[in-house]
Amino acid sequence: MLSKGARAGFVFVGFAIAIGVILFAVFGYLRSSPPAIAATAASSQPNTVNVVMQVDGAVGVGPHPTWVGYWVRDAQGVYHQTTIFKVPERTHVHMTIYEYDSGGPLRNEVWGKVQGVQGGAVSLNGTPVSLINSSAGNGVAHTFVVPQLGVTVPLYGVNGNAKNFCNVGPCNLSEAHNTIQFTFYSGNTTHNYRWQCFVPCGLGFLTGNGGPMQNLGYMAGFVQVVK
Ligand SMILES: [Cu+2]
Repeated sequence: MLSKGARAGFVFVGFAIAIGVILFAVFGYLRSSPPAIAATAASSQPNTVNVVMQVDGAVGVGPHPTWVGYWVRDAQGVYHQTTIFKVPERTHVHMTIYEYDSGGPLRNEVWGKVQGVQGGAVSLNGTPVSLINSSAGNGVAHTFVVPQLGVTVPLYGVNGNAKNFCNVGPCNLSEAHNTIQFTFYSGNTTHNYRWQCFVPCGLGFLTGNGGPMQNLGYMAGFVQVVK
């Protein structure tokens, strides 16, 4: 038989271990973040990197597979479900966004204006566009906005009734999509620039601004400008 003191000691050690495990899990959760994907150096243009992303009506994986959000492609062509990417400073960042979600009218038409990109226009499926009238056609699905860099890009939606509409990501190029391409400058300093969507697209959340709108990996992310 163990003495009372020894038994109490075992109980105490047991509690201490349990609390340790719980704290480890809680802080591990708080530390967790979607991965940061490094941009790919452009082979044809000097001082330029490529970033390829897709935005899906439902990301299809992770803790919130039904949430709207992004995937970012790495240098090997593998998509990662995240909204964080790394680019070098003093570099032209050539973006390609494959947009697979349906759209609608913007609550504020100002967000339909392209701003802060080279040439003042994006390429939408090969056609230069500097303003999208979101009350026409498929409307705007999301906006890619980096406020501190002055970049605003409305992403034209796809037809939600398209036969090959992609309901769950990751989507592929045989499914209905728009291809939006543009270039912005990363600036002269290292910095973590927040970017986000300004369309309240958090379906099922209060005023559409909860859920995916408030979480990294979905409708908010970072452009990490590094050395
Ligand atoms: Cu959005």
